[in-house]
Amino acid sequence: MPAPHTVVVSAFEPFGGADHNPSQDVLDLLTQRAEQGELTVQAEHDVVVTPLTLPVEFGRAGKLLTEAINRHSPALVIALGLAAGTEAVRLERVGLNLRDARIPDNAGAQPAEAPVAPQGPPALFSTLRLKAAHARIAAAGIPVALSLSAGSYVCNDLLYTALHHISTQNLKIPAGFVHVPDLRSPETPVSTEQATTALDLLIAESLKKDDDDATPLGPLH
Ligand code: PCA
Repeated sequence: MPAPHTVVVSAFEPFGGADHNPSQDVLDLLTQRAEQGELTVQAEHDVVVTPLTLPVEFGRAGKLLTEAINRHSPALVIALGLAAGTEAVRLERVGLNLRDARIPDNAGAQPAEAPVAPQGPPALFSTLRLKAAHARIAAAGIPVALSLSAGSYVCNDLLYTALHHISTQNLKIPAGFVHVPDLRSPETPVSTEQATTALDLLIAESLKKDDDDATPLGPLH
């Protein structure tokens, strides 16, 4: 029997004075579904989800995720975070080499106009099959969007750091980031179950070896 694929999925701790982070709810439900063999991809492959909860701290979150990548040599890495005030699951396409924090992180750091990696390129692209996943998530009736920026706070820091580590180490591991809305808010048109299904479909698509779909989906403004 072939060894199971390991998929590292991370969530973030609460930040900015909140007492929970809905990315953790999605990670918990995804881990539970994976343990019960309910993920879409598990119909074809043996997949183990390795969950990781990261501190909302510049530098440290990325360090912990890259250590997990080195430890597990996963087939896939997906990081999750909260984007409050949004109304769709956001598949992030780009990590910027920029730290510019409107609020301090959980360790009190508030970098402005600073790079994530001084020698790194200005931006790195997610290597997940985002357009293929977008089509499947939308077809499942779940609000989803392709997003051109994960911001310049700790989520972006984590995305850029993971992509930079994977490219400089020449690892062939698809990796990317998903922002979820405030799923516990009654105004949010996405439930935790739906966001978890979106992640399930993103995993199924991103474990395929094919190139991503070339459907034109870029925003006009
Ligand atoms: N969201 C923040 C950091 C942690 C989180 O869940 C962000 O979007 O940068």
